[in-house]
Amino acid sequence: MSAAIKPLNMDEFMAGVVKRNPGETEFHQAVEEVAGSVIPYINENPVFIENRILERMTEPDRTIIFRVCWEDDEGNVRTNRGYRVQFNNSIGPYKGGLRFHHSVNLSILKFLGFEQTFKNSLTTLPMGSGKGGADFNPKGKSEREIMRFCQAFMTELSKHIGADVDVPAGDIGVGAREISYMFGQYKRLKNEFTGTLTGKSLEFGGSLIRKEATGYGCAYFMEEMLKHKGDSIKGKNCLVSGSGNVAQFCAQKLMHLGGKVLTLSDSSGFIYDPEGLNDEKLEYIIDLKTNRRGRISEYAEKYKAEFHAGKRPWAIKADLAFPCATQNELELSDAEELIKNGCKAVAEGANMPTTIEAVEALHKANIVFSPGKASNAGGVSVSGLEMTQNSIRLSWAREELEERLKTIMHDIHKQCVDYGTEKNRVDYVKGANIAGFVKVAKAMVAYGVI
Ligand code: NDP
Ligand code: 2IT
Repeated sequence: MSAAIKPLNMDEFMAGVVKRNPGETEFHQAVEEVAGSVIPYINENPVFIENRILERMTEPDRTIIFRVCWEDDEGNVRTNRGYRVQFNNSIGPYKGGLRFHHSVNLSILKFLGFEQTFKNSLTTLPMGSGKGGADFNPKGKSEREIMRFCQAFMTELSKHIGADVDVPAGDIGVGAREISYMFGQYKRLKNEFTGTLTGKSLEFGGSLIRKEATGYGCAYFMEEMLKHKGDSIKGKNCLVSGSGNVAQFCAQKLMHLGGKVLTLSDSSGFIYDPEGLNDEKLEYIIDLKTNRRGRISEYAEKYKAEFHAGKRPWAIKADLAFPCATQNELELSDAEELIKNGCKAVAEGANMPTTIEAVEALHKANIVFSPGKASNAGGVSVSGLEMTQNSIRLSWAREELEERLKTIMHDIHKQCVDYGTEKNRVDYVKGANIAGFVKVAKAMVAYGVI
């Protein structure tokens, strides 16, 4: 390294991030997790220091914040805050989901947008990164209230997105229903029919298996990690948290790969079914959570399973764990329970569900661990395939898409192994962070100072 180029120092770098983004704790956490593995790599490749790539990558290209006004069923005027964080478009149009949840704020959307940069790079597809949403709480809202909110949100968002500019999709609180209302409003305002949103229904440009993709991809990724150690999901007891889109289809694929799914959860607690889920029970969950928007406790009543109010499932004895609900839902004490009970591997279906301290504890205990940016990348990958199908105005068959999804998850696993193997052990955090970084960083260097 030339004497003029000072190596990056983790503490100094993080102090700068905290100073520039005061109070944004989730964003600090996401950056710290990435910086821990990429700073040593950057220091061996000074072109990235010279070009200040990590500083530039932690600053979104732009952040749009807007008022969303709508009328509820009683005729009251309601106001929410809408956001779109366009993080990085070095390797493709901004791409990432929209979250509607009362907790949404800038810190959460910046952490999600930042993570998306590395995840989308790992998918092997040409997608940049973004995230958006609103502090709107869909719980208890009527169908028409949801529709009016989505239309009001899209009225502003439509000015900033486009099929080659920024392509939003779903996330917590945003599924096919919300995407349909937003796509309808976008089409009306722009008078065009383009693939500007993904996760659309099949009738108007949606892709087969997009709904299943995140959960299936997560199960496939676990299968890849176990295969790498000469093992498989077959016969394993599995803990899954959440009961929304990701959790439902992760559970389904785990069962089909021979695993036994013992738990699911929502924001009120978790259910423990010692006999395990089956296809019929899962159908009930999908109807309960997606169509009827009910509570997971209803499952326990119907199937005589245990319901643990206000708790998470990590203290149940099992072989594999899949946090699929939300950020920071697996803390140090939870990791200690998993370790104590002989858990072998953890694959994140949600974004950043495991705290940094919990990841460290799992690593020390030699438990295989994959970060969401690798193991939940199946969702955005099939979104990328939806964009391709929209561009060529064709739709591919289920088998073809499932094969492509499997191949992408295999390729992501390989990148993690290539960049993360140390002494016969794969550090998936390191592998995913460095592999995701390299592609975007090289593109940024090639563009010069912009
Ligand atoms: P859904 O809205 O379909 O489901 C969310 C689930 O998480 C629900 O069971 C919900 O419970 C639970 N949950 C939400 N917030 C909390 C909380 N604060 N505490 C406890 N439980 C909570 O969302 P998705 O399944 O789509 O998303 C789940 C995770 O996966 C998120 O981290 C998301 O960012 C990530 N993800 C999603 C992708 C996708 O394609 N959808 C792609 C990649 C990652 P309740 O019903 O009580 O609200
Ligand atoms: O976190 C994520 O990767 C998503 N919510 C999916 C994003 C997408 O564009 O499909």
